[in-house]
Amino acid sequence: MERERTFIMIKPDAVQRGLIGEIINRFVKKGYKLIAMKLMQIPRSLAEQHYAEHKDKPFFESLIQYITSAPVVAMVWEGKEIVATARVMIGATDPLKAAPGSIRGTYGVDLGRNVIHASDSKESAKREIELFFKPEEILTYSLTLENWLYE
Ligand code: D4T
Repeated sequence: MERERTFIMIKPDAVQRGLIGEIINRFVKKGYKLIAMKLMQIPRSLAEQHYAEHKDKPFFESLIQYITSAPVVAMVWEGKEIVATARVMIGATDPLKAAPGSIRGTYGVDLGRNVIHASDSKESAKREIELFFKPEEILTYSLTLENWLYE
């Protein structure tokens, strides 16, 4: 059974707009398994680490302000080829360019309020999961319906 993991975060705008349930539902219905989750307000130091690759970009300060401005839902999800598939499910970074039906394509209009984050590679997923969760916060359990999700 495929055990790939990714880090997904429901951003402050989506939490404020009441989209937590709808977003989680999409990943559950797809067939992915939630293995860690916390509602948290990200401290500035963690936000800076998470977005370290953007620290010299002109939008860095506004990005940090936005992501630390209110609570987010940080999660780890598991399933077959989830890293690449979650990126397709969330859609392009700019919600106006995101495919209709994708999460950003459905729920967003502005690059600086783009609803959700998902790791962009297996290496990023590992780094981001370690940044947000202690090993003991990530659960191992089986779902009784796994035989109906995987051949
Ligand atoms: P995240 O990391 O938030 O899931 O977004 P992406 O992986 O899809 O896109 P990214 O790393 O290139 O951008 C991170 C974050 O910065 C915001 N942003 C980006 C912005 O405000 N202005 C910009 O010009 C760009 C490129 C949006 C997402």
